[in-house]
Amino acid sequence: MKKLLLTGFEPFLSFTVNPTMRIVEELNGLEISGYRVYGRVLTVDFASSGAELIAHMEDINPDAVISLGLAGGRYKITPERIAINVKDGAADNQGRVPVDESIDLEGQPGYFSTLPIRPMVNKLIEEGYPAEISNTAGTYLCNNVMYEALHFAQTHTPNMRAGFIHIPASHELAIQHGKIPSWSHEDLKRSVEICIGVLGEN
Ligand code: PCA
Repeated sequence: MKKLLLTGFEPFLSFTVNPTMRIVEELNGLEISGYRVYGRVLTVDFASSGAELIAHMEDINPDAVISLGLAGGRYKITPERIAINVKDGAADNQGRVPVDESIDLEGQPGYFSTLPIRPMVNKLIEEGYPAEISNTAGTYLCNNVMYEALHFAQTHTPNMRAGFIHIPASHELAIQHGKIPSWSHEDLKRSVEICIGVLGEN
């Protein structure tokens, strides 16, 4: 059976709950659409999250990698189109604030997702879940992890598909945060399962 590395993140900044964490924990070990899911949670740390992800890729040797991140404030499920070679933005969980840094000094400027992002969006909408392709994953940890996965795939395992999906807050997080739109945990998880299903068919 094919293997899917599905990553989420720990809480960060003002987001005391990260819905991606519970989703990857609950989907870990399941078989979805011909893929065995290997769920792993990454730290929100510019110095280590990329290395953690690559260690999981080397350890599991997956056929595909889907990384999930919270986009607090977004209303839709948003598969990301591109990762850029930039680290910049808010403090990570170690208090580090990179300014205009490269992720990889020798790496190319950007990598397009190799996931079937258009079919994912189409299928989500067909199933009744608001979704659209996002053209920026930002320059924080989510972009960082997406870039690292695609860079590793391109340089080491060209057949490995990889990419990133940002999801909205869960109701649990929205109640604690107070100022962001939210979806139920069940709908968020079902949306991720739908995306994995589309991967299995494309
Ligand atoms: N979202 C952040 C990092 C961790 C997460 O879940 C981001 O969008 O970069």
